[in-house]
Amino acid sequence: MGKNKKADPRAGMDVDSFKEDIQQHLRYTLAKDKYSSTEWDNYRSVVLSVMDRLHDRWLNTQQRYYNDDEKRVYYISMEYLIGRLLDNMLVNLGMQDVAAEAMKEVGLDYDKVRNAEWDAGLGNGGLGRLAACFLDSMATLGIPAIGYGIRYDYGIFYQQIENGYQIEKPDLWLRYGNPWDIVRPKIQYNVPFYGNSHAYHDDKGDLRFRWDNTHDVLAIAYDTPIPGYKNEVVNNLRLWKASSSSSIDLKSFNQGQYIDAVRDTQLNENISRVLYPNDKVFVGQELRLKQEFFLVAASVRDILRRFKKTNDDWRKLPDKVAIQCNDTHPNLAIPELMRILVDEEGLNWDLAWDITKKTMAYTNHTLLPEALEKWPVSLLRSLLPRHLQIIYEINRRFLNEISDQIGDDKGKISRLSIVGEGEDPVVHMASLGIVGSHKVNGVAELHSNLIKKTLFKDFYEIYPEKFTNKTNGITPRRWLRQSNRELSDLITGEIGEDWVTDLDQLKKLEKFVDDKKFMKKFAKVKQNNKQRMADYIEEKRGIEVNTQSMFDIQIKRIHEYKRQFMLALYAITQYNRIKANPDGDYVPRTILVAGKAAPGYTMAKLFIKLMNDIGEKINNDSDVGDKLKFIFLENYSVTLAEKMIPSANLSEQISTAGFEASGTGNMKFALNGALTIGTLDGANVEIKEEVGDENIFIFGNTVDDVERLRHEGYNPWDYYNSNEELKKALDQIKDGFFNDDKELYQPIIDALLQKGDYFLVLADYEAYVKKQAEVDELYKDQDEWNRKALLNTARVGKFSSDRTIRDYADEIWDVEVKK
Ligand code: IMP
Ligand code: B1N
Repeated sequence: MGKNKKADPRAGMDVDSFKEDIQQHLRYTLAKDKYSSTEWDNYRSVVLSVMDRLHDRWLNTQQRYYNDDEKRVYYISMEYLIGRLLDNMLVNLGMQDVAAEAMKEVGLDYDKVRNAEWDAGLGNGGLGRLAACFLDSMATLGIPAIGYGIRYDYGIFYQQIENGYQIEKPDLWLRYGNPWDIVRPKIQYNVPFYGNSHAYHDDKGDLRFRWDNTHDVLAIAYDTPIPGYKNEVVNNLRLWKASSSSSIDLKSFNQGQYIDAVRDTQLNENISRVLYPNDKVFVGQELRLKQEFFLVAASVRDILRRFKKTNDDWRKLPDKVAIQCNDTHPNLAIPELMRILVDEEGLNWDLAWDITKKTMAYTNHTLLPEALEKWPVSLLRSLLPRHLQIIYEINRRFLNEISDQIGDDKGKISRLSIVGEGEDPVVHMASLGIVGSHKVNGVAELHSNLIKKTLFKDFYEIYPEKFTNKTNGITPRRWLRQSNRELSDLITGEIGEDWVTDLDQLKKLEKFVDDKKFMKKFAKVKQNNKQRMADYIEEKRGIEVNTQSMFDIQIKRIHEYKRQFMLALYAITQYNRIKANPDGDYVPRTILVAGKAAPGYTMAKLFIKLMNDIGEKINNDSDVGDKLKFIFLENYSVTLAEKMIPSANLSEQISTAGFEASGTGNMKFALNGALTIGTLDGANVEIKEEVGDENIFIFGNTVDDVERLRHEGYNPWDYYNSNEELKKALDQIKDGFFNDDKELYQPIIDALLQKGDYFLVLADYEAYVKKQAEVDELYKDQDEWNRKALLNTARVGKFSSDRTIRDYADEIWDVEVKK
């Protein structure tokens, strides 16, 4: 970009132009002056000025994609966990310092401006954040990509802690509007629901189907610019909002009907009202199915409209379009594409099916059976009658095609059938995804292998070539350059800034492990980040923490398989040791936990209460002092993650082996110089490979051990009875040591002792506590600790989402990546 475009302040990348633009917007867009402007107005005028600098690039990029007629990538996801955008936009435009200076010169405080932004929390956790990282990487790699999703009025709930319990508050993120998106009122599609599927004969006498008498809802496009990192590319995130479609014909209504009709328009708008807050539980509600089809129908229409602008041969669709489904949630795109090609465009089935399979790909993110989507046939029959027919036909042809291979093995046929049998049969969305796609991927090596061996074994035997791995990644722009500015500057000072788009460059840091001066600076950066975190804790919780203590952090959704409870048991054990011997030599620790529980997940919510009770006890005990703190921070979010991760010394990744598909928080911590304590699960396995065995704390049962234990008949009582400290901790929970209500935590105790401890907490406890002692030992030697911390930062370049996206581009989408 040319410098100093004084004449065109809206595009100028210099301080003066930016300054001028902020002031212009405050006055002429927002009609505010220094007397009336609020923090929100200031923030908005800064955002408007940033948007001005994005618009040329955005339009130019989109035009170029058309002119070059490049293959497009469409990422369809029910979730985008974006967080705040101001810093991200400024960093990627390469004008963070310019903007900071401009703000200063017009008397604005950057921190205040930044804090006026509300997180866009349109996702539950890892899956949604992955989608957001992918958008950043696709733009940075110059891939002609569009993200499609839903513009929920309410994102993930705001978590408050009251009396130790989680309280869910609606997330009114759009209360003052969203300055980053632009409504496209003319880009709207009718999304049909209900009605009937009619068979008829066309002019040529061929049997055709028509879906009519539908009840339509409008999908309206809202676009958010997604800039690549300093490359002039701006891609698009298009989120759909539901709106009423039919205009009301006044003449035909009496008073009551009129009110009803207007009220019904409200019902339509409910489709995009709220994000389902369930992480990995399929609830099977009609509204959710409507959301999924709403997303898919509008997006596929938009994709095909764009294709048709420059192409007239449907056989070219797979050469011009790659559609990636983020889990099974958008898998109705498969029958929807078939319906359009066959019913509306008149293609024969075989050709349409070939095109559909080559266009579609599906990512699996979990093995948990309760997460797998299975829609009742009865519900599909009423909501999407034509799609149900198409699914039946896909299934019939599929079973036919493989009948030679599998013979009449009834068990196998029923396991492979997309539609189940019986009273109330269901459609298996994962099976539909496998049959209707050319590639199916898992999200870490271990997970992808497990898919082939367990969940999708039968399908793998039939289509081995479809299955592939794409290990997750995180964007280094947000998760280092932006959220850890000090470390980022230190690194850039030594090795230049290429690492921002080529994370393997961090390997160059390895040579500094013996450089005392550098290591001192590296340690100081961590110390400063810890201080900032401590200030936050003091402000929010009124607890003073020792910034020399080890910051030991577990942040993620609260789930039994993630075993926050095991960390709690460790804290209790450590507390008991301190109480028994207050003068012992302890390595001071500050344990920080944060995360949301699904509102309907009683056990997870009880864990939150227990952790808060444990914190109360530990944090207020004068024998303990700063030897141990246990603090639960409320409302975990992208913004809170950005504060916590840079401050961590120790990263807790302690899921039961085989349950965490990948994890991405693990990558963020390692990149920011925290050591991991973890099981051999998900991407931990690959982190270990990268950083080296001596730079990570691995413990506990492996996937094979877990299988063996279960096979042999795992008995948690054996562990309870043979470990004094474990027994004591569990008894304390049971006997009201942390809460006067002795009944309160009985369900937790029951799950562990009476109901078999499905997630093997007791089986891993001892190894975990021993490993924590090793962690303490190492922490005593700060030089050694920091050495390992640096090696973590230096060696996790693999986990850049740029690498992940390159792999998708090469092996699934077949699109070129520039650079
Ligand atoms: P769409 O939703 O991808 O069609 O996005 C429209 C964007 O693409 C706008 O920025 C247009 O300027 C650009 N665009 C649309 N049609 C064309 C074309 O035929 N040639 C070049 N650019 C186009
Ligand atoms: O997806 C992440 C992984 O890193 C995590 O290991 C994995 O747990 C997470 C249904 C999910 N799997 N499944 C979901 C979310 C919402 C929902 O309605 C399932 N999330 C994951 C990224 O690959």
